[in-house]
Amino acid sequence: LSALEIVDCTLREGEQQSGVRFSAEDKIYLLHQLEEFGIQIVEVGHPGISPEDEEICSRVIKAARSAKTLAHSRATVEEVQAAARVGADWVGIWGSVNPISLKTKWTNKSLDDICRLIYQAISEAKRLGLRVRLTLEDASRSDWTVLNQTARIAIEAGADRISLADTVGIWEPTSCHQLVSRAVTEWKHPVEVHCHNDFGLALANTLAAVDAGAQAVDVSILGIGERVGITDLLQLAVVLEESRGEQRFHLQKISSLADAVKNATGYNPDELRPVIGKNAFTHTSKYHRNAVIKNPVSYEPFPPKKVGRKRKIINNRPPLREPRLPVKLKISCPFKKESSELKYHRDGPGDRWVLIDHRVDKRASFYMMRRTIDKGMK
Ligand code: HCA
Ligand code: CU
Repeated sequence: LSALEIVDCTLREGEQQSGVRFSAEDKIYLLHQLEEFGIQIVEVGHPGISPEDEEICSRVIKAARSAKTLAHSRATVEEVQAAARVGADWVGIWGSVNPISLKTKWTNKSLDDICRLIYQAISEAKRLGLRVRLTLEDASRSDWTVLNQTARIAIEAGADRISLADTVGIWEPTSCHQLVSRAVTEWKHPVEVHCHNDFGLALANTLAAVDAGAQAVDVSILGIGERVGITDLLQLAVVLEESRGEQRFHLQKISSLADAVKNATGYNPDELRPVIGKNAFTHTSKYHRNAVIKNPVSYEPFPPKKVGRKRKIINNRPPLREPRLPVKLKISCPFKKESSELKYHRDGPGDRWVLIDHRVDKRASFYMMRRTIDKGMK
């Protein structure tokens, strides 16, 4: 087992996905699934938001068997105290220090004011015996000087780990690698990353961060989270096991983890989704089918049963059909001397065609519409 820690954020970040809210029971179910999968640290929620959230976090934390728990908190003494009341092992304090945030998120506080709040919040957490992660929100859009100043204050106050968040998902693997390397080298302190997937690069950036020396990385089941989410735990687990030779996860549980999140949230990833998508282990073209029947390794990165899936070999290539995209057709019409070119498109999957371009006289266009409906476009 490498020293890398995988922090699961499903129960906190995942709840920031549009339309998602977990009951305490669902959180506990997911927590146990995560523990059985091999996750050692779980973000449970944000207890400082409301008494109801505090109650839920408290129940979830009591139900933890093997995982360490982390409660989210803004940089205030009151929210840190809420994290301590619910019995979390870790508090994840976050604050943004880039110039945009100083104006919009902190209502015009100065950087020094924010550093003071962060220092006080961390000191309180250490006084209460919590382990502390300080997340520099929006680190990917912040200057090094500002990140450096805040991180050093946090480390002095006792933060156990500094997390760099790519809050709006703009990193590329190289830019991520650069910042993480610099942080690891200069701070000589454990670094974590939190990568959003706005450009589809969260997993790639997370791996780059690991290569740059990050000690911990954030994920959620199916990547659920704010906007288009964060790094997908299930995909990361497959990469770590299959490409990097780790043996920490029970990959056969992947399907049931995915199902649990689908059922609890109503979110349904599409068929092209790596690992858990309907097509992930489906072979259709003749050449592929033949090869896979002889030896599945020809077109599979790993056997589907490893992740609790089944292989499907299916010849379902549809017969050639009418175009579905807009087409221009020449149709002769008895009311007009010359045949006219008209734009049609298919109205749904059936055989109905709809006239898009009405730049013909009304009578002609009505005639053609009828003709189309009566006879199809042949
Ligand atoms: C948020 C932002 C956050 C924080 C991450 C963290 C981000 O609170 O919604 O505290 O580790 O992406 O920056 O999720
Ligand atoms: Cu986030």
